[in-house]
Amino acid sequence: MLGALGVLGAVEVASMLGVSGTAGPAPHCAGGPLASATSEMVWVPGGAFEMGDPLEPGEAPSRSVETAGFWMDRTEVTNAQFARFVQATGYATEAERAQHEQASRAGVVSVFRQPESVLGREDTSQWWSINRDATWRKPAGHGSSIEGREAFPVVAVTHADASAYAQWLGRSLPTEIQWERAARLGATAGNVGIESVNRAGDKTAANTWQGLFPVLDAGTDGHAGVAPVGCYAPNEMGIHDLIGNVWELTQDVYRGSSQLGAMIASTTSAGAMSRSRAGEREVGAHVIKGGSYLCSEDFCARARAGSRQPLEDGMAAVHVGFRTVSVAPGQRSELGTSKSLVAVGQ
Ligand SMILES: [Ca+2]
Repeated sequence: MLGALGVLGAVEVASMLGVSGTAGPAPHCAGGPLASATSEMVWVPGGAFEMGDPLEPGEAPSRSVETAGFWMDRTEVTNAQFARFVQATGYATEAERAQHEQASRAGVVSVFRQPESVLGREDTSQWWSINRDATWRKPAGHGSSIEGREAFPVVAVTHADASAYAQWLGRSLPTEIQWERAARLGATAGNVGIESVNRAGDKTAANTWQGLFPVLDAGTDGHAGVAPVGCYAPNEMGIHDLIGNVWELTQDVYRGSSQLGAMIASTTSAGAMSRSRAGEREVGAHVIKGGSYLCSEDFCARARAGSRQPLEDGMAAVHVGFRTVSVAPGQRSELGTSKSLVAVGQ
């Protein structure tokens, strides 16, 4: 659509859409994010469900899968949580280690910069760029900071970084099946159409993009850009922001559009955490799920439970974070108490 229109700027788009400026804090987040909930995990019961969407290559066809129950973080991992991990372990992220290796491909961070205007939308370099100065401490590169953003999801971390955090807590990243089970079970706004829900004025569904991407982030859902965790209503499981805000890393290697069939054939009710992938070709990327604050109805449309994309190993991005899972309660808690585990919706 935009290609036919040629050059468009934010002012023209705002006029077309009848919106102006950026929105203030979402009313339901006015009291602050769920700081006490960021260390909590909730129980996601096992069972069979329909996985996949018929909307994009690689997401179809919908198939019946099954998983055992598991614990999942109530929110995306925050900057404050990741900082505690770094403080306790001295861990340096791949991007931080790459600061001194300019030729390194690992650890580079993709940074989004909202352009004032674009010439069509074929060339994504108009809004995406590789920033070798960006790290989780300064996600937009030189001059940026996470000061005052302790409750925001940590971003600009790679699959290895996220896995190291999870391992520190005795946990793991979710498998794709686990992640989609949690997203589909107890979804508040259905499995598709989150953008439509937001556009219709429901500010509680998910943090996505309203306005014409990439020139106008109207923020009518309460946030222009990324939001602190827990600002949007939880699903019936009590889990926030599975859809939207930031894409979330999984432990599953991405194998292309034919992956779903192989995944389903190898899955059993007890095997979701340990299924064998012997003989399958690895392409050096992992599956990310759920879309982000950059997902607009007219361009991305990936703010859905069934959406999936690859994130190349060693790569990080400002719109990709993660959360952790565990198959058993009582594992190490960052707060040193098993009370951080809360069963909801069994
Ligand atoms: Ca938004």
